[in-house]
Amino acid sequence: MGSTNSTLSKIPNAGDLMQETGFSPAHIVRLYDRYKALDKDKKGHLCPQDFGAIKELAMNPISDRIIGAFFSSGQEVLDFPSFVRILAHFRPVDKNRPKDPNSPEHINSRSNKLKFIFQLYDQDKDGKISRQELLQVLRTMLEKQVTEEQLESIADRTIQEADLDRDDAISFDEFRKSMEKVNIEHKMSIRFLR
Ligand SMILES: [Ca+2]
Ligand SMILES: [Ca+2]
Repeated sequence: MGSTNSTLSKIPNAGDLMQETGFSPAHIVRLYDRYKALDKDKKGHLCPQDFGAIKELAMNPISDRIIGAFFSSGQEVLDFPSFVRILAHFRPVDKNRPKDPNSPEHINSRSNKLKFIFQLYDQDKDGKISRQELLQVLRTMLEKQVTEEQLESIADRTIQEADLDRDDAISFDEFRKSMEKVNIEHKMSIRFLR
């Protein structure tokens, strides 16, 4: 594919990026085109407002949090490699991709996917999902479908089930255990990655 290669050669460190994320050349090129298209006024980077153009995100009730995850540590600009690294969390787990024991875990491993989801809840980044943090997400996702009373009882039940050390919050370990039987792949798919 000549056009893939010519676009690829314009992307700085495309090779390293593919190695790190597991994206194929065709994927990287598609993401690059997408990145360029989102950067409407050709700033050379993306800002949170640019993400408003992603329809499937706009329809997601927790889109603000997902967009926030792209702009971690209060940054307002996102470059292409960071864009690709975040999106790599959404790739399906590669069952056949060799894992070098000396290199860090694949970005799209189940554990990293869970960490990504966990941080959407843990907004104060103290490593725990408090009852209040859980309620905020539930309220956003279930708004108008259930009463505040029902929301509170869902939050209480969720915490009771997951909270093994009884500190009224869900640590990452507790979260991971509570998600053991849950298929997270379909919850974390973005159409334009396919
Ligand atoms: Ca927290
Ligand atoms: Ca706990």
